[in-house]
Amino acid sequence: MQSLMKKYLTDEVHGKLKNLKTKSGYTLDMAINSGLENPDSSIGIYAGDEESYELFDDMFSPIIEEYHGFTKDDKHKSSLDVSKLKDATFNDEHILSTRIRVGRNLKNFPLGTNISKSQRDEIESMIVEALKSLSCKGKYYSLESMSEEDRKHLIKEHFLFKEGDRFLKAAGLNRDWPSGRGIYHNEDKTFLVWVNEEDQLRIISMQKGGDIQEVFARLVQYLNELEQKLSFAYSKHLGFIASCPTNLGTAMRASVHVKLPNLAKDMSKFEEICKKHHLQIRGINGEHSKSEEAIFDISNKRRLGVSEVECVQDMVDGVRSLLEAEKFF
Ligand code: ADP
Ligand code: CIR
Repeated sequence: MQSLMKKYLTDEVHGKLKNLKTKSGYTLDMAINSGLENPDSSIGIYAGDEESYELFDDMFSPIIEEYHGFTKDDKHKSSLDVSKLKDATFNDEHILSTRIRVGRNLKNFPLGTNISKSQRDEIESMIVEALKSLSCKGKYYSLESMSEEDRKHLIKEHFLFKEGDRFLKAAGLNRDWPSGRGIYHNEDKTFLVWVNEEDQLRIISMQKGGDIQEVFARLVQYLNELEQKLSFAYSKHLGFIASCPTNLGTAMRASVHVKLPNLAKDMSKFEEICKKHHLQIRGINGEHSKSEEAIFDISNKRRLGVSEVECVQDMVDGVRSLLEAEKFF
C-alpha cells in the first residue's frame, strides 16, 4: 500500500516546499518523516502547527481532498444539535460498545508534533484547570505518576491510549514521554479526556451497548462546558485544526465495536457496504490493530466538510446496513 503522502510528494512539490519553515520552525521533512519511517502508513504526514496547512498546501490539499472528499472551494460546517440525529439507539446484541471522540488543540500553540516541553506542560496545566469546572465528577491522572498495572488495565479496557506508537513517534509526538500526558475520567468512565497524545485533547464519550444517541448527547454537553474555558484552534476552511489531516474539520470519530461473524467471511462485501456509507474498519484495539473473534471497530471516515451530526449519522446508517447484511447473509 502506498501512503497518500508518497502518492502526492512529487519532485516538483518537494523542490518547491523543501526549504520553507513555519513560524514555529516546522519543515516539510518533519511533516513527512512518519510516512518515510513507516512505509505501511496509509496517510504518512502530520502538521506542526496551523500554518503548516497553508505553507505546505501543495502537499496537504490533495491528501485532504482524497481522504475527506473536500476541495479547496468547499466550506466546513458544524452542527452539534443532538436532536437532528435519526434512529441512533440500537438494541442489538451485536453492538458491544459505542465511543465518540473529538480531537482539539489549543489556539496560539504549535501542535504536539512541534511543541516544546514547557509548552506541553503549560497546556497540561491549562487543561487540568479547565477540567475542574466540569459539572461531572471526575479526576485527572497524570501518566507519570500512574502505576504500570493501572496503565495497562486502562489500555486493555479501551480507555487509555497506548504507548510507543511508531507512527506518532516518527512524527515527534512521543518526545519527553510520559511527561505532560494524562487522562481524565468520570467515575463510571463514560466521559474521558486524553491529554497531549496525538492531539492536545481527545474528548471522549463511551459506554457499553448501542445507545449512540446517549453517547453523542453526553459528548456535546461536556464539550460545550470545556469550550467555556478553553480556546481551540479553528479555521473557517479546515474546521478544528489537528495534527493529522484525517482529523481536520469535526475531528470526530464515532465508532461501535460490533460482532459480525458472517460478514467477516466475505470481506469484499463487508468493505463494499463500508465504502458506500463512508465507514472505516479498524481492529479491536484501535488503529493499526487486528480484529479478534469477528469484532470490528466501525467508524465514520469523513470528518471535514460534514457536520458532527452527519459524522455520527454516517456511522449509524452504515452500521444498520451492516447489521442487516449480517442477519440475511
Ligand atoms: P482514536 O479513536 O482516538 O483515533 P484508536 O483507534 O487508537 O484512536 O482507539 C483508541 C481506543 O479506543 C482503542 O483502545 C480502541 O479499541 C478504543 N475504542 C474505539 N472505539 C471503541 C468502541 N466503540 N468501544 C470501545 N472501545 C473503543
Ligand atoms: C498512517 O498514516 O497510517 C498513520 N499516520 C495514521 C493515519 C490516520 N488514520 C487513518 O485515517 N486510518
